[in-house]
Amino acid sequence: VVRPADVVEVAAVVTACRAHHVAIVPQGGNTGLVGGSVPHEGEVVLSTARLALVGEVDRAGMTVVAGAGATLARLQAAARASGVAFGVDLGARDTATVGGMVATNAGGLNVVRFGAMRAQVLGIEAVLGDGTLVRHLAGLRKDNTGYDLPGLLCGSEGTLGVVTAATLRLVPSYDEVATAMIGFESVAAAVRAGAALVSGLEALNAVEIMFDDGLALVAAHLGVALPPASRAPAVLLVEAAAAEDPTADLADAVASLDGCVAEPAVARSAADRDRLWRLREAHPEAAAALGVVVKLDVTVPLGAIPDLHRRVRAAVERLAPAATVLLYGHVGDGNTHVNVVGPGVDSDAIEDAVLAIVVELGGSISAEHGIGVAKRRWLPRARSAGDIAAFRAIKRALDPDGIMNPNVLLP
Ligand code: S2G
Ligand code: ZN
Repeated sequence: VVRPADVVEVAAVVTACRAHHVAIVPQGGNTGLVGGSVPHEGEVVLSTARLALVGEVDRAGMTVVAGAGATLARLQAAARASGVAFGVDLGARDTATVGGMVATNAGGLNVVRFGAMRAQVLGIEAVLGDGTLVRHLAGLRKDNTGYDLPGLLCGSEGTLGVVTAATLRLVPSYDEVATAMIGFESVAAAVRAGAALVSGLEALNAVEIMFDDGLALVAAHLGVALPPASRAPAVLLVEAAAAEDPTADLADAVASLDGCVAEPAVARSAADRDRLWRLREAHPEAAAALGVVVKLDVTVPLGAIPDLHRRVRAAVERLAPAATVLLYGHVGDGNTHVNVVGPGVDSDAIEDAVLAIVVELGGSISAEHGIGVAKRRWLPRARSAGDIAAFRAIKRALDPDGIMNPNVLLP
């Protein structure tokens, strides 16, 4: 493991590794979910932990420069201290770092309002696989000067270079928040309601879907009771945020939804809100408490979500009848997380079955977690031969010796 103190040392490490034909795995918080930051065969782990500076918030320009090693929580605190916010939030916020979130184009809970990381990155500094330093951190909203390096390096998963800093867009803090948990008679009703909220509720910050079996597992795992609203086949957790209290707007939007089966649970306090979010954010850890989890992170067209869920549950029933399947996720983006855990689970068989269904439904084999090592063999089913040829041409150009994360992304 090498722990460079600044971008000059990062460049020196890359140059040395290139000279000795040693591969590099860049690593921030190591919270990735597809093995993208895990060394496999003697690679050097390049830790960005010391590149953790968060610069002054530019309140007028609504931007801030953050080092790759800064955690999301520290970035959020710096934004909050200046009365603004950062648009991407996810459960791993205390450990996940800016560099890794840029490299994986992380999504999380607020994509439905602010987009994923690529929509937040205005400028980037990185050391490419050949030791070249690219630095363009101006962060101007309008800057049409050549190839979009931030957009290219965002989502490159450490395979083109090491992201060392980024200029990030900030958003208004929308301090007035209203949160509700709503139960629905079916997946289809919940998905329709999610789509109605996305198109109808301007202050919508997040809309997550969960199910009765998953919530029961989470409640048992946490040792907490479930609100009555969650005792329904399908449940939405909805949050609106605005400068003025959005409770009335949320209540109006919810009142017009079809297929509700119980009185929504509306958070009356920050503690209530945290309790509702804990039920959602604890899904991965509740699954992990049962054993090694096969994780899939997929998108399908909204109308195909009920079909996806039905077919995934049937496939798991067929392949591993004693296993537990947890479905949950960012329904506003059409994104379902599939966690399968328990006896008889063969990860390749489960993955092949689920991703075949996703491809058949015209979906994406990775909504937000990226390809990493775990989904690499599936890339040719997800992208055309021409796309992959272009990926390889870019890889050859920016990492000519193939030392950057060689086990990741490209088959
Ligand atoms: C989520 C991250 C956690 C996981 O909960 O939204 O993207 O392990 C996931 O799947
Ligand atoms: Zn997610």
